[in-house]
Amino acid sequence: LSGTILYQVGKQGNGKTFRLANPYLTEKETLYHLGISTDDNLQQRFGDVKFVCLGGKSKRMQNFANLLYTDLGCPENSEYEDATLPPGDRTLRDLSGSAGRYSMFKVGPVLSANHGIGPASLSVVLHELLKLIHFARCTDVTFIRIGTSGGLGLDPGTVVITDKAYNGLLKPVYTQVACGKAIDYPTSTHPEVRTKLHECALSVTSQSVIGNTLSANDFYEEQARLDGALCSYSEEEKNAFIQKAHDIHGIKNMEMESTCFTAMCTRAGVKCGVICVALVDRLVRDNVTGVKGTGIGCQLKEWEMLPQIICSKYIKESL
Ligand code: R2B
Ligand code: URA
Repeated sequence: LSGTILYQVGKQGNGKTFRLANPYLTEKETLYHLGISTDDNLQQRFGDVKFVCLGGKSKRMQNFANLLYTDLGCPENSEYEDATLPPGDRTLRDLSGSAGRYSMFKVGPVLSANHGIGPASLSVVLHELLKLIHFARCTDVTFIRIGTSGGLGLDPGTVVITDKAYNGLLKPVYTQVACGKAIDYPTSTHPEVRTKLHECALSVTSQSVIGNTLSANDFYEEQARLDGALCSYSEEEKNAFIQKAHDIHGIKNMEMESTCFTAMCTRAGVKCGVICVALVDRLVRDNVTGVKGTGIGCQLKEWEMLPQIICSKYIKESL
């Protein structure tokens, strides 16, 4: 699977209008999975967007949008279900609900959308979100993934800010197959974004680290779990792999999207950061259970809130 390293890194920022380099893009496009098209006043509705936040679940991203709405003081430039209602009675509209694949909310200068599980689902929505900010002629946009993960040698509830993302072969690249060829793209987060995310994280919890992230194509075998339906390795092989990832490559957590996310953002020329909470210590167990005796569902929900609270703080401080 080792492709040629061959890539172009987009350069944007400093107030310049965001432009995608794809010469085949036309003026009229349908963002099919977002349920939006270039006929929908994109520049007027989305031209002020500065942050695009993504996470796996649609409910979580709706919750994050509501949290932001409060934290940013109910910004008027949000998209509502019914904008004619008094401000206190308004609810945020799911702008992509009609397409049935993803949810997307606009709160002030922030888009909050879900990406589903894994690079296949993420890449589809990321292509369309990048096209959306291109057609809306946005400036200086940062993309942030807020997610969950399995930690390596970390207490559950610890927040991990990604430095570099590694694939399942322990290489810091995302391999994109196109026209029968494999191309490896780099997978770093933006240094300023990760440093500032970490500062915000430390102001919310003492349990936060910056480290590398293993981004696998599945939850079970590629993350070396023994509890999938199928398993092709021994417990010793599993332990050796996880220990090697941790000791040699500085991997602090495992999830499923950060290689694709960082590689696509870097190619397009937008700053990006990844902040994930660890739900389980993979040096101890495979199963995501919460800590016994404290109400599993509640505790997982509490941990899932941490990246949202930290990201909201980051955005508020950046505006
Ligand atoms: C973390 O959690 C999901 C799998 O449960 C996946 O989207 C990820 O990266
Ligand atoms: N998400 C993952 O991909 N892995 C975990 O261990 C937990 C959440």
